[in-house]
Amino acid sequence: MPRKQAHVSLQRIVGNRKVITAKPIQTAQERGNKMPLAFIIGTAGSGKSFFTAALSEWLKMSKQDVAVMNLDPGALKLPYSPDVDVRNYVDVGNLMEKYCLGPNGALILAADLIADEIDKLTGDIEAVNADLILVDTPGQMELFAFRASGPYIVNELTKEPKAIVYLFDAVFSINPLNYVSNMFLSAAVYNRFFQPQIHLLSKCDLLPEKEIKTITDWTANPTFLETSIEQKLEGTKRLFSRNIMHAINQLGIRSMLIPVSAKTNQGLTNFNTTLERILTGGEKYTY
Ligand SMILES: Nc1nc2c(ncn2[C@@H]2O[C@H](COP(=O)(O)OP(=O)(O)OP(=O)(O)O)[C@@H](O)[C@H]2O)c(=O)[nH]1
Ligand SMILES: [Mg+2]
Repeated sequence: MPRKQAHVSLQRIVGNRKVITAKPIQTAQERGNKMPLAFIIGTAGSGKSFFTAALSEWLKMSKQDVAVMNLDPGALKLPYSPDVDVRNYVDVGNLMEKYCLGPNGALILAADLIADEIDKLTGDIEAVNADLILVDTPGQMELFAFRASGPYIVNELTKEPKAIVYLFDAVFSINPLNYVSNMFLSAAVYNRFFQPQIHLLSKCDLLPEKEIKTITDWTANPTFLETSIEQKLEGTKRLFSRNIMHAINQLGIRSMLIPVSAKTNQGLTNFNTTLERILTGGEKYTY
């Protein structure tokens, strides 16, 4: 069955008669817009797959024509059914058997082999013909972000507008040392892809409101973060964290953290407004 319904029944009043006409749905592409991609990136277990699932369901409820792509060749079970799936081309289990590799060796090989399948994956995305593609990336972020294949895949996977969505795990981030380490990682991801990047505080339902505010205050005002570093860290950890924080702030790549939850859908409206601004200039994906 085609993913996109070709026609919608419209009721119109002509004179004093109600007539039903069939009119094509106007997709973003038909209006001359693009088919943008949002790559969901974060450390292992930061909530990438559940966030992808929650966001796609939420967008579908607002009648947005969104498709989901799984780019994790090692995923065993996903909380969504992918419209495009890298596992159709690269299978970690097969690689382990064929090359006598352990799971990590096979994942590294798989990460590089995905680059060879770029034309097929692009073809699959074009066949899906959605107005937005959410791309769930591999569990181990370093395999995607820090090998040559990752930026190649992001650049070559269609020529449409793209954004990176970087997840900070809320529970992990409440410690200023972890938070600064995550800032550092997100800056390293930006340095790899050079695409517009949005920062999210994932699983925010797991922290009390007060702690969420503490973390978002750190992004809004570096002085708050510096105070927490001074209060909670000591010695070399304090020195390193403060210097990393200053270095990242100097680069000017700091961006507001948007708290989100895949369990309660908190923050999705706020996040989507930012994503739309980047990908479509503030328009909806599907009208
Ligand atoms: N409470 C809560 N739990 C979440 C949320 N998002 C994800 N989780 C849980 O966090 C765990 C990891 O979530 P995933 O979405 O699989 O994380 P991931 O980054 O895709 O993980 P890998 O691909 O294995 O690196 C799962 O047990 C989820 O149930 C959330 O918003 N709230
Ligand atoms: Mg995942």
